[in-house]
Amino acid sequence: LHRIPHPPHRLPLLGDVLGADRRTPLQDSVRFARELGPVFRRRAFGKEFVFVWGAPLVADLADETRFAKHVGLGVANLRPVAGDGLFTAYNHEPNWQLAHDVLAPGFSREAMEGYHGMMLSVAGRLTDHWDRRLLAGQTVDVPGDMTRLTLETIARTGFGHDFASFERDRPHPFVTAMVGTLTYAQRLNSVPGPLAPLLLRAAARRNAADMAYLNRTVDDLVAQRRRSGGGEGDLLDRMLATAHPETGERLSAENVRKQVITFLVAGHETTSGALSFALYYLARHPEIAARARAEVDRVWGDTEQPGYDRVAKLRYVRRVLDEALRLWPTAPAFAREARLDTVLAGEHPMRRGAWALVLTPMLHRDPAVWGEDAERFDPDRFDAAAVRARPPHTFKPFGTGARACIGRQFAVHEATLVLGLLLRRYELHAEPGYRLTVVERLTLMPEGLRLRLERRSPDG
Ligand code: MNH
Repeated sequence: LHRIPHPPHRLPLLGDVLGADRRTPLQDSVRFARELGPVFRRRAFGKEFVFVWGAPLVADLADETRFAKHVGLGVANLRPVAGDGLFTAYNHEPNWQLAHDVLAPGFSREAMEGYHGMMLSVAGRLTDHWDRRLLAGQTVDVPGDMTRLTLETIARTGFGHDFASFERDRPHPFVTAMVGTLTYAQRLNSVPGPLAPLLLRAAARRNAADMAYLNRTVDDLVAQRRRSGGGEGDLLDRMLATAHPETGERLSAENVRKQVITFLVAGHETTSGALSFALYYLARHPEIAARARAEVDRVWGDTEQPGYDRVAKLRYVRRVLDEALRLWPTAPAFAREARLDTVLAGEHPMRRGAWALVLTPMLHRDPAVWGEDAERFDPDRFDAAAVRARPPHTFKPFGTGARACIGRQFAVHEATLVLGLLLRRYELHAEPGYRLTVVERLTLMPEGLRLRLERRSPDG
């Protein structure tokens, strides 16, 4: 450990707090990373965390025979909310494999095809809403509306539930409670563990209320489904009714509650951020937006309801999304632990159970991989030849290995579809003077981003 650099001004007891802001732990880590290099450590209140972002180191951590997901820090802090749900389960918990096997078919190609119509219909709510704003001469609230969109999409496709997000001026209380629990989980990292109950008394009370609200919402939703006797084979049906193909085992009622919360949260917050960043860059780079729009016009023509197969054909739009996720991977870190005593990249000895955080935004900006212009937004980095030329494990917005994102195809399909629809319908203009500020609540979101819209052909 002593060979791994740390920030120069280390305070007794407090640790590396100089130059750190408890609201932006990720962006602070990115700044430390630039000074300290591909592996470094930060200490907070006696606890030491190792951060890794150099491409060869991360590629080694991706070796599933020697490393696995570590449930730590922010993820571990979500255990009271999401328990042994898929995202927060420990590798050894039997409910992980059970739920993974039962739910994976819900993300197959066939399942995705089944969600497509619903995704289109939710996107229609968004464009209706944006058309109204436009007619009224108003700008649109990008993160707010992307959150409305993605929450409705996962709630309806996965759970047959309608939050009526577009009929509300303010975020749905489910969203407020979710943001509350995510922010609280992040804050727990920046106070000394034993003192948390004291320092965060008011916040802890608020958090208990937020958790209670999430539980209540989910319990109602499940009770409704049980009364109605089953839906059309969506995620909730799988959770409630599907037995494991080999063992015949089913998810317990308590585990279903954790899974529903997990999917409602994981299924929308990060996609909302990804769409918001992509729209930010499209508004900032009219020439890139024009190229993407030309592709949509060419591939979709004026087909009003582009079919499932038409979405993956938007190759350039997909690259815009990937490039946004490169610069701002909205789930910006994941942790890996050694499954046995091993040496990381032939250099750093690690005991079984020792772990490190992969700092994805820096992995994605490593000049050795992405070039000296790594900070520049350029979707062509994802054209087929460029991707082939890069080493594996250098683009990891969805994590890695057995515990990588189960919703990846869902998110990519939804986001590409929506970007296509928005590009075809509107010209997007940034508000003059907007400077990108990124808020952190374990996830990342561009704060206060508003766009001015201009309608293209009225019936396009
Ligand atoms: Mn998702 C795991 C990022 C969309 C459901 N997701 C992960 C991980 C990352 C991630 C990173 C791995 C975390 C870790 O190693 O600790 N997820 C994203 C991003 C988007 C996203 C950047 C959108 C963009 N995720 C979605 C969607 C869903 C979803 C959509 C559901 C519909 N994600 C999950 C679940 C897990 C996960 C569930 C946990 C999987 C497991 O551990 O088995």
